[in-house]
Amino acid sequence: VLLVSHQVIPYLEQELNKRYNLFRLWDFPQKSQLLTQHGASIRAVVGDAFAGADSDLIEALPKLEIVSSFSVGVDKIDLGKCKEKGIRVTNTPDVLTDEVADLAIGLMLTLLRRICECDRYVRGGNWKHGDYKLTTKFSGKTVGIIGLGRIGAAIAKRAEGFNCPISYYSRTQKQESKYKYYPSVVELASNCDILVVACPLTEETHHIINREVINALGPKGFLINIGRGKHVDEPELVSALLEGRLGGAGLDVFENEPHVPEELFGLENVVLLPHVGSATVETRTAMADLVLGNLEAHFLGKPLLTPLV
Ligand code: 8YV
Repeated sequence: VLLVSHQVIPYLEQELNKRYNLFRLWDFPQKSQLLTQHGASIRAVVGDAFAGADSDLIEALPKLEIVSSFSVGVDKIDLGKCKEKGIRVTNTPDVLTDEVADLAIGLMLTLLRRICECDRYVRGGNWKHGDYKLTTKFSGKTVGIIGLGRIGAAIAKRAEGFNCPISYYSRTQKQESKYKYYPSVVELASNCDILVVACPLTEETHHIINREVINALGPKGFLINIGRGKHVDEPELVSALLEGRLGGAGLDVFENEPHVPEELFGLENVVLLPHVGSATVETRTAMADLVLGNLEAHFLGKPLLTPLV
């Protein structure tokens, strides 16, 4: 018996349904009703970036053996509790790296060259009244990356193709990296044009983008977030953008999805996306296959494909 804690793509839901006795958490207006009635029979949970397995859910599932997440980020899973109880955890690394890195570059180009605004300009019939105003060059801008993991490194590699000098912040310096290391986010922000958030969300990285970092990035600096909304102190970001203390922001994630601060809707120097970093047919299918592969390996007693815990 398997519980899906958040709506996933139809392909994954259908495949899970073929293989397991499936409960969908969203089918139950009262979560407690499902958990009291069926909690004791559930052996696996499939979650994603929006809902995983928090402490309460884990406590309500005494037979839980594995949490297989349809995401690379596992901030919605209580990893400590899983470890303590011997519950295995898997995620979907690697298969989405290209996609998320591509989108990060897309956000940079869209933000600096105002591609969405230009499109709106043409559709709005404005072109015949005059040319669109001049924008900002992307090639050659200094790109500072927070988190030089798989996705951060893939963004760096792409930005190098645009002749962008690369620098980064991470907890520890990567000896093998040729990029410039800054031991603090404020220093990184003071020394780059485009600051990209590409690290996992943890207690340490919660609000890693705060007022001080935003001010260090400054009125000519741009923030790109393809990580998690909670990496950014959103009210601080909104006020910096409204007050012109930050040059612009390209955001795929928000603190309280699907709610996006409406003060941003009227700004030209922001690009707002509905958390679509991995959202292509190719990548979501590969992620789904990895979720299925991990579950199959677990129930056949084989080594997990992408184990975290
Ligand atoms: C997905 C993600 O949007 O992998 C992650 O951490 O945030 C995304 O790939 C999500 O898990 C699908 O619902």
